[in-house]
Amino acid sequence: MSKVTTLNEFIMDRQHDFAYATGELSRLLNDISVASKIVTRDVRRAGLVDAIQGAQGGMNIQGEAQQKLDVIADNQFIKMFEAGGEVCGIASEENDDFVAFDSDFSKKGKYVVLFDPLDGSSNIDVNVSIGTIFSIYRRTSKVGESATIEDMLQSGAEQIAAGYVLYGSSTMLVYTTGFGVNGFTLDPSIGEYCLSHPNMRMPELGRQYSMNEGNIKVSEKGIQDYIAYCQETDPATNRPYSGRYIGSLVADFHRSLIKGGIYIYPDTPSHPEGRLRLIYECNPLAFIAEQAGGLATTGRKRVLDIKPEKLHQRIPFIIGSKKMVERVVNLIEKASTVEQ
Ligand code: AHM
Ligand code: MG
Repeated sequence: MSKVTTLNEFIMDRQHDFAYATGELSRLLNDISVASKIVTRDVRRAGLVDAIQGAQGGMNIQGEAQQKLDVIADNQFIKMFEAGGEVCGIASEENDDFVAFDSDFSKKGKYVVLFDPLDGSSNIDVNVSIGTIFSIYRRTSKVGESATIEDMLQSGAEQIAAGYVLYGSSTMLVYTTGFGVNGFTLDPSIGEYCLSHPNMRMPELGRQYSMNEGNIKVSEKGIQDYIAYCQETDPATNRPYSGRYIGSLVADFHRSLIKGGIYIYPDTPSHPEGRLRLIYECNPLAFIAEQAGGLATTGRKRVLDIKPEKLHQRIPFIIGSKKMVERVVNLIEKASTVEQ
């Protein structure tokens, strides 16, 4: 019988991969895994506990109804980061502003974490998969001082680690530190994440596309042309492709990562800058996609090259298998040239 590798063992074994490794990043990844196990427990009980499920009554900064579990997950991760000592500050999709931890202990932390505690939370009530997405940067401000907004607004290319937790039929944690992507499945019987998907590679071409097609008529021409391409019949290229849209980014992305595919959320009249948030959702998944051989773009620019201007910035987002993303980008370019 082959030996099971737990996430902890794996993180420790890989510690030498990090520049200036002193164990802090390893401890931080471990903190994330512990917090995600607590959130897993809460997510699994959500249908049972009326007090947990349902709208909190508040609105987040983007005017969306906050679900109770969003708030619970947010608090859980923040508590863990504040207590750990590796992190000097955080920014979260659920909070209007970033939080600089004020104890001397935390001010010595070298890292900041940007995260979406519970993505796809409008799906909680209907029992569909949801996820946590996180992104880790080295601070640019001085160790010992308070974290600054500049620490939070680094371009995605500066990430030193990123990952997501998918609360699906099983809980999975997938992460990268820039040396490939590895996936771990939580074994509830022993409470450990076990290496189940080593060295994940995204197939160069898939045959599933993922988009809220309710938006197709209000999308730009290049996107319309690509969806039309996906729907055309051509046995030689295995088309038509299948449409698959869960409406939970982590779950839709996870499927593309494993099977090959593409996820598209363009700008629309109701979301003129795009729907998804650059620093909490797009950057971490873009880092993972590229590490697995895929691509992530706005349609005009590589996501990881964008310098964020504000915390809750949104962008049009296209992510997935290399050849599929390249095709959309070409069609967008072509449509824009014709328009000029
Ligand atoms: P959230 O962070 O408020 O949950 O919003 C992000 C979610 C993504 O998970 C999902 O892909 C998208 O919003 C769905 O949007 P829509 O309902 O417009 O298709
Ligand atoms: Mg989200």
